[in-house]
Amino acid sequence: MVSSATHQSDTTTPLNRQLPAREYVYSDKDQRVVDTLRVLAADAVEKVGSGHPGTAFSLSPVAWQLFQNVMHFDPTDQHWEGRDRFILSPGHTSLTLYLQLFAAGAGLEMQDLEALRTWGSKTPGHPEYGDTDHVEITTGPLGQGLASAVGFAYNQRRVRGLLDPTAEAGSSPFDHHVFVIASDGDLQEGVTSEASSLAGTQELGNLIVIWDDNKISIEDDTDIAFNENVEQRYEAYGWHVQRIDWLQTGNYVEDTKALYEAIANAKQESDKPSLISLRTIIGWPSPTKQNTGGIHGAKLGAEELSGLKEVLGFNPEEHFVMDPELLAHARTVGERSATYRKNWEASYQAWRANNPAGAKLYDRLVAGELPENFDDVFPTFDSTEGAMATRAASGKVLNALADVMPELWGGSADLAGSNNTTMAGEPSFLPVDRQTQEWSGHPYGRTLHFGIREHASGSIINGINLSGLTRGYAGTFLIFSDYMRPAVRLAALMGVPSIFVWTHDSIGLGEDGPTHQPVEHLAALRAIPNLDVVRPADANEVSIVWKTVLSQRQRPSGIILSRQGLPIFDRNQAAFRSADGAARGAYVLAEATNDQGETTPEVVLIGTGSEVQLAVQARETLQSQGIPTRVVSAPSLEWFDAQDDAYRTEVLPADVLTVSIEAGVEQGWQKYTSGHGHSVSLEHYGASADYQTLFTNFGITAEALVSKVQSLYNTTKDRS
Ligand SMILES: Cc1ncc(C[n+]2csc(CCOP(=O)(O)OP(=O)(O)O)c2C)c(N)n1
Ligand SMILES: [Mg+2]
Repeated sequence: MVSSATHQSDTTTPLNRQLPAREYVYSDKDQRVVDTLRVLAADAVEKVGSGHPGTAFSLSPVAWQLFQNVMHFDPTDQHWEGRDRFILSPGHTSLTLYLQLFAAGAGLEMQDLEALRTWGSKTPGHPEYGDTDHVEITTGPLGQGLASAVGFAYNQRRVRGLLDPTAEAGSSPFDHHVFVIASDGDLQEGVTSEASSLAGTQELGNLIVIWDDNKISIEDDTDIAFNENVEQRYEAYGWHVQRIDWLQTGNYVEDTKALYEAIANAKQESDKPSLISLRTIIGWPSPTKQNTGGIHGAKLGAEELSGLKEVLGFNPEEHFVMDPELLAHARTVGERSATYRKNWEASYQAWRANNPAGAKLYDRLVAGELPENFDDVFPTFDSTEGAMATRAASGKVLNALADVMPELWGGSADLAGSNNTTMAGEPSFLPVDRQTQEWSGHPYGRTLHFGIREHASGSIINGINLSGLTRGYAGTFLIFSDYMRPAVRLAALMGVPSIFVWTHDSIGLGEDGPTHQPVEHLAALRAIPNLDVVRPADANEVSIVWKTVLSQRQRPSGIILSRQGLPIFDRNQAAFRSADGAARGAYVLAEATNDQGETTPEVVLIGTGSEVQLAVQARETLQSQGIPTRVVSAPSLEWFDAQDDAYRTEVLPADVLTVSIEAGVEQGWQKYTSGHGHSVSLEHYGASADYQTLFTNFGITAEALVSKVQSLYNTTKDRS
């Protein structure tokens, strides 16, 4: 597993992570374990009555090689920083992973296999991040796993650059590989084309993908929809491509040695990501259902199950049985892992001793702590600075964070100048030979360029944030959050702290017209559970919301920013409050006043982003008409919902007429206003014109808000 040279100061050997964890082994016992796992897959699906047996049969020897011989993996510690990462992109074949974790003694036992796909089990239908130890990422929506794997590979390189940049390839405790099993569906989904293209551009030598080329999906033979030469496509992306055909001899021969050797070659290839295309037969050796769409996603049925067991030499009468000797054999992987883990620890301790500053940073990042002077770096903005687009303020915040938060990095899908996502002077994350006149590059650089690939940008950012130690963000226009939505949803489902920077947040972007003007997007994003949708109203709120977003690691956030300049509120004015309240999601920006000073509001106006200024103007008018009016700025309804009852009713008293204003659909606002129709909103698409005209013509104005309030106020008064 490692070279025989001895380390000067101790008896361990230097790390060589360019080699597999172990020499190739595939004994008769190994074969018997692999066959037992196939039978257990069939038993598990049969018992629950649903699931995906076929691919778990055919991938059993593939996953066995990875877990037993190839990967540096510690069954006792899913958080070990030195581990290789494994991503099962076709989540439907979750058994492929569960069976290896069971075999290795990595937290799953026979009863967990028996509980497949049932309430509260550690073996849900698709691998769920957080439900099962050693599951690095939730997979199921095809394509996401492979696309996010590219982010995992990005992150490995960035972390190495932060902590151990000069170590020789493979010798650093922060060197590891990202292994992926991908299926036909994964390679059909567009997001993997986007991400794979980027992986080629980035020359990610730490990424190894095994494509299960079984030519079968649910509708059976993939010829009906999948005919390009995938190997050539990946070569064109700049990948190192190897082909293994287990049908080469005319018979089906599971040549695991050829597979192992291909993986070993891929590990040696440090300048390119690797694709190993592996021709398999789905469901092999099921007697009548192998090589059919029928074995992809349904139980075998009693007869076929018996047939499978007979073919493999198992007793058809027995279910969920594994010879204890075989299980003990499989679990010897624990001893091997202890050996290479010890070796890694020695290398890691040597690194710590030589890099006290790096060790301090590492400890902070592992603990998930913020830097010491974090609170001090956020800029404040003076109202005399005039109008400032919130996207511009966001750019200033990012630049202020650059030095203190080296773990923060990100970029844009070709809209960096518009999204203000670049930290000035930070090199691009790029092989040096790909740098351009505009962008200086370094493999350990910080500025990400996704090209026009919003979907992959979301998946990659998820991979970065899951992989550990760093925090990644990705920018585009809010309208194109639609193109990222599958990744955003998964981030929310997993509780991954990805940050999405979405600028050009409404009709306020103006002349580009309705194709570029979000109308339903805020409501649609707010509909995603566990996603924080954050739309600050002025530059000072931008500072506060970035601070709040970076202070938690439990959820993704979308920071939604204006293209157009917005006034910076003068918070020294009487009855105005500090922007600190933005951290609570909604707060009183301007209290109701009368001649005596602050008073109890008779009307509350609540808004977000660029519309808060309209509420502030409307308040002036209403108050001049004798209606004491409070303005609540609500950058994040999710954060507000998380406040206690007392705070929420203090900000939005139940018995006070409450009207919202937002340049988007009303949907969702009824929860905060006095009811349906108590909103100034936009229920149709925008148009191409300057933004002032659009706001005026579509009635998103202070005047519209005033007249809505007047009519509602009078009705309420009449009734009382
Ligand atoms: C984005 C997405 N679309 C559709 C599905 C539903 N689905 C699950 S598996 C599958 C077919 C998978 O075929 P393949 O990837 O070849 O896997 P195999 O049958 O070879 O295991 C489909 C369409 C899904 N999980 N994700
Ligand atoms: Mg397939």
